[in-house]
Amino acid sequence: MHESSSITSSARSALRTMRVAAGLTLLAVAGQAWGGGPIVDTRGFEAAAGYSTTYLPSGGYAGQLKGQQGWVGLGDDTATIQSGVGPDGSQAVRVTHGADDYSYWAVQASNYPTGQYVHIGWDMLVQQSTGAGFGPFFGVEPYDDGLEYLGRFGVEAVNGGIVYAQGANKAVPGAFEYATSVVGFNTWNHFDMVLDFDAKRYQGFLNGNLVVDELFVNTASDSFTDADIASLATYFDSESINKPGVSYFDNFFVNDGILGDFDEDADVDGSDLATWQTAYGAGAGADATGDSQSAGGDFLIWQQQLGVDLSVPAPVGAVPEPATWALAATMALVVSGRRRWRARWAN
Ligand SMILES: [Ca+2]
Ligand SMILES: [Ca+2]
Ligand SMILES: [Ca+2]
Repeated sequence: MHESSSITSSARSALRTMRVAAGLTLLAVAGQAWGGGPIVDTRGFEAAAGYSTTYLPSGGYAGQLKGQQGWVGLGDDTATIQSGVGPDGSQAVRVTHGADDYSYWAVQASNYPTGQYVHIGWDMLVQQSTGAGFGPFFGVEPYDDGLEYLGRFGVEAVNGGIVYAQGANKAVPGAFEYATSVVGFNTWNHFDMVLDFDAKRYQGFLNGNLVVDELFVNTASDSFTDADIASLATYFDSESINKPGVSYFDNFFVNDGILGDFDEDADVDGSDLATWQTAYGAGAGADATGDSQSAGGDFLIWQQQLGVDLSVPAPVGAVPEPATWALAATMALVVSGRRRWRARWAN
């Protein structure tokens, strides 16, 4: 895992260098696209991917994620590999959030994206936190190389509401806000986050449905370094800050681009096959494997991904009715964690 990530990273680095060197001439090549490839592929946190439920570092705890397969961690919450808990009943990561903790786990990378998009996906189960105040946030927070977070997408654990970070055009950029969607507790849901570096927006998909479409927190962001599994307080009253919670993550991945989306319009369809046919044997125009070649392996990935649609539909007039619980909570939630923690991480 870690090894293959490193290889991919250096290949990408070379590609990026080539791309920068070629400059604007590349933009003039019709049909030129940069399909992408894996940045982080946890392969379900399974033992076969090298994840151990018994890993015990000095001063650590059994099965902790930090230190395994390139993962780093920050904060006092715990993330542990456990068996018998994933959506397929195998291994997954349990995140336990404690009072007044802000914690992050990530595999760091550099020289991304090579194209328009970064695609982050994961399955997540959230247990309900109870009592007064807001629950902790469990979800993903991607970062750029200036230690700024691009957005946030996940669940608030008292109401089950989908929450995200307000974009640069909002009252408090970076602060938590509710979407209108809710998830059930103790059930696995699939989350996708698409970072669009051309439009400087990010989209959140819940079980394949678009539920968040928001500007980056900072629209100057033009790089991607890591997508953090995050465990944060969502609000600044004492009940919320001190509220514990538990969630599980599985099948986490980060891709440079949307695999198989060779024409870079955020879906995988016949147009991408046409792009692959044109690019076949002629460079990286339809590369989904990260080897800078457009070949048979890239076709196989297109075939596996056919039907994926993470494009953003045209806006419609109707705005969904907010759920009742959200009415009392339409104020911006707190801007938590962030740079002071990241600065520590960098050291
Ligand atoms: Ca798993
Ligand atoms: Ca496409
Ligand atoms: Ca390839």
